[in-house]
Amino acid sequence: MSERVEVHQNILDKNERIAEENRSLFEKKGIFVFNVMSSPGAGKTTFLVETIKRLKDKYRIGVIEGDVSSKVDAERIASTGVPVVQVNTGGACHLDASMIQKALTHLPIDNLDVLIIENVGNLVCPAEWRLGENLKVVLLSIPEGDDKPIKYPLMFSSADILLLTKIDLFSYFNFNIDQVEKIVRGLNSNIKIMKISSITFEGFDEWLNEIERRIEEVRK
Ligand SMILES: Nc1nc2c(ncn2[C@@H]2O[C@H](COP(=O)(O)OP(=O)(O)O)[C@@H](O)[C@H]2O)c(=O)[nH]1
Ligand SMILES: [Mg+2]
Repeated sequence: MSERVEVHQNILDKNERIAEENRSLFEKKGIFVFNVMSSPGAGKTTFLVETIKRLKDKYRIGVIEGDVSSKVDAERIASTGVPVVQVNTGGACHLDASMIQKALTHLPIDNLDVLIIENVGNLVCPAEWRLGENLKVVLLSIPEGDDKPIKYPLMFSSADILLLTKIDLFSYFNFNIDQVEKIVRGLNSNIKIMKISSITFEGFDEWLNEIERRIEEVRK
């Protein structure tokens, strides 16, 4: 193994250890955690704002917002009234487990049922970095094109849920949903695939049922 490959492996091993510490802390505190990933602009923040509005009366929610720089997304999330911490990665294209561990010191973790992590917009790096979450959700928006699962297979093979977002724009784009479903199921036979719009709210009831079911499974 070359030295460079070994160094990368050591960094990933260290990440796994801290992710495991995060996971056991979440388990001890009874917090359900989901990590939301996609390309920049696929609709993560818009979708999360709408999701939080619909869940916040039932669950105590906290959010970690990952971005290379800026706090614009954290401000959008804060408008829902839930506690949010912005993590700026300063150039890194993903969040890692130690960034989550540090961010947790700024959240009321003794009073949370659900922690939502919005990862840095990128279909490559975040897929490799476990954070200690219960669930990985990947968004693929209709305008991005239906070739993304072929180009970025790791992201789609490691996710638990795929949300095809901006479904309200479907008639304007040449996006083959059947083909995407077939490719993604070939990569990942356990993945749940749903179509949603954060503008018309198509698919939101199904999404909310699914996420509430998963939250309850962990909390029981
Ligand atoms: N038509 C449509 N636009 C959306 C939808 N969701 C988000 N957008 C728009 O897509 C752009 C990027 O959304 P944003 O939530 O910031 O994406 P993020 O970078 O993944 O967090 C914004 O202009 C949103 O208004 C959707 O379901 N349908
Ligand atoms: Mg965002």
